[in-house]
Amino acid sequence: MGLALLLVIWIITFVSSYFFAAKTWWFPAVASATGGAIDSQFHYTLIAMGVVFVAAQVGLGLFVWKYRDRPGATATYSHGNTTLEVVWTTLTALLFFGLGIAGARLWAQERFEPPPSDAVKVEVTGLQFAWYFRYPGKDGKFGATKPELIDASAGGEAAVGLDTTDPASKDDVVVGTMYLPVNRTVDLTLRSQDVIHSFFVPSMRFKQDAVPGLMIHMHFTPDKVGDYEIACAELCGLGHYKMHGILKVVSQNDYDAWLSQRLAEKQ
Ligand SMILES: [Cu+2]
Repeated sequence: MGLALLLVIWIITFVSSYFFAAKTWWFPAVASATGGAIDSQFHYTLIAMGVVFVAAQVGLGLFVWKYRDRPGATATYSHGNTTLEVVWTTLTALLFFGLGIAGARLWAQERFEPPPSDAVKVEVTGLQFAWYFRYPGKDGKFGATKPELIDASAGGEAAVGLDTTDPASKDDVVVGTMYLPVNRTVDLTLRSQDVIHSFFVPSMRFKQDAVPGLMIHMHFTPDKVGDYEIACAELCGLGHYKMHGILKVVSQNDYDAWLSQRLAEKQ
């Protein structure tokens, strides 16, 4: 029985470690400026935690085998080993804080450091169960929105509750597909109308919750032209699974043409 348990523990350990080591299920290719650094942080974390995981499970299997039930065996009680406890608590703390400190700069960069002044402003609104993207238009200013004007079933401007009487909202563009020019930082404002959603763009290595009542500012820089998937990464209701969008990263010229066309359609 002890031997069978040892084998089961070791097989589960090595099979599950294999999928991480071989990166069988990994993120899609990186398409943002900070994505590479986030991947290497993942990489170091996985190696450190992988070593700890395998060592702990190998030890568990060995002890299950060593202390298996044998005829005539009696149990002995121990109060533990203080030195060992201090050592593993210290090592765990060092690992925990070390990984936190190593990733802190990267984490803060997208949140606390202001985006460059030429960043593209986009407001992202999550609601059950869609994403809407608002561009401020030529004036660079978002018009007012009012909760009483929100009509989610009408979609578009009405879905975000745009106050069309505000002069600043005249040139606001609200769309269901996100467009961004390549190699320009996007200055995001994240909002939610109902419950907590999470704006997740795996190719950009970008994920941030959208919380009702908060305007969350973050930024990232896409650096490859292409179509990328946007998902909601927070279970937000029955339609959570279909809360999906597309991010189209295009050249600056294509972006300008797209935006002027949207503005022309508004006239
Ligand atoms: Cu959602």
